[in-house]
Amino acid sequence: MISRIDLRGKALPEGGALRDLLPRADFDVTAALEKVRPICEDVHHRGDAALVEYAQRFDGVTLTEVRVPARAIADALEQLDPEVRAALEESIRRARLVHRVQRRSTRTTQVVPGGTVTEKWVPVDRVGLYAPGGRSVYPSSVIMNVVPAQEAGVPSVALASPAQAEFGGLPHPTILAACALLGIDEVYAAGGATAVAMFAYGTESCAPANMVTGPGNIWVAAAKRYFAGRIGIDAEAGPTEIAVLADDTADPSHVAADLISQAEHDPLAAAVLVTDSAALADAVERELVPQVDASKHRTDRIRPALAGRQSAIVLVDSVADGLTVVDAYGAEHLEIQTADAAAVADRVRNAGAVFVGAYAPVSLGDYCAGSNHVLPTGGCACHSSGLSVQSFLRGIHVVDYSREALADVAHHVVTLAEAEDLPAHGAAIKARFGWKVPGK
Ligand code: HSO
Ligand code: ZN
Repeated sequence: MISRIDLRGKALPEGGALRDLLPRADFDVTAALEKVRPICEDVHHRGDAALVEYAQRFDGVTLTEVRVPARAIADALEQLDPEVRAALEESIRRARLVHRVQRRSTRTTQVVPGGTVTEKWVPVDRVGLYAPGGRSVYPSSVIMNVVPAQEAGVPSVALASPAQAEFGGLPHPTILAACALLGIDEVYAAGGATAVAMFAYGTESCAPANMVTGPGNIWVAAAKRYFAGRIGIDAEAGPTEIAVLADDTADPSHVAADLISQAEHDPLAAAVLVTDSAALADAVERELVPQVDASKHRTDRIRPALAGRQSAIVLVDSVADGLTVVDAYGAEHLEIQTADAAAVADRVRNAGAVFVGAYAPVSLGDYCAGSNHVLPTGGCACHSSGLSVQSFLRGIHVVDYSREALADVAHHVVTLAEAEDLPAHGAAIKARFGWKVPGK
């Protein structure tokens, strides 16, 4: 059901070579880019008419308007199962606690008397969030995108999600209800690349956004790449990944359940167990069989995900070697299920999020830990972080120097301008001091 990679008894290769030994899904965004380009440009030129046409073609829905009426959002909340409502509210409450403290305050540094640099943090003006439909209706992802944007103080937050034929051409009602709980009243029925293009270019009914975030399939990732540079984007999310670093103290039924929990997302999802215990590896493999059988609903995704080349049990000589392996892998989610898990977790350098010990499974983080579940995939955890308040802020340096403070440093500026053969840079200083360099 899951392959093995045995790295025991030999020195682990360094960095990139080690990474090449580890499993990873193919996720070719570049190939998808060619397909989304004409769709994005069509939305650019024909606006809402193109969105209506693509909703018909891709979602089988005849839209009368792209913007979801306020009444539909209110109705969705009224009809929401009270238990789901309570769970979403708790998820929102915890996420707000964690994200609120990520706010950044303005800092002024006095560089010299009369010379200051202030770094002020300004939220982007308008953000478009994407929530997938179809087989991945995740109101939890609406929370994970909206909460950091709101806590960052973004004044305008809009959401798009595909029109669903079975819900009268509206986005999925749980997505709409989550919007209502979060205070989002600007929602569009648009899906995939067309939604990203709508936010990037704007249409008759939707004002353009400065930034687009949110999960999605390869078409959404490709559209984000197409617009990168024109608008801000979060990471191009690839298939979800879980890595578990475990020793013989881990409970194999927990480990198996956690691997399956993320395999459930996608046939391309990655589940990787790294362990120094062959006994645990065997026990987890044995556990997988009945647990996969029991999760009937999603076996069409779980089986290929576990059997795919992106998933494996990796055997290592020690937990220390296991740490080297998980650092080389840079998992989106990394669970540490070892003795002294907190100390081991402390040594992790590359992971989107780390889950410590027996009682912090990834699914807790997916919904209700307070942490964000929009995390870097595909090894991007080696250089990027998950979505946070910071993702929606820009730090602007405000430079304020008096005449005296400028005079004091003028000769250095002019010297550097000359060294770079940019005399006009020096002249901009000299012009302020009678075309002389003070102190030179
Ligand atoms: N594990 C997914 C997020 C998610 N899980 C949404 C359940 N719903 C990627 O972090
Ligand atoms: Zn999940």
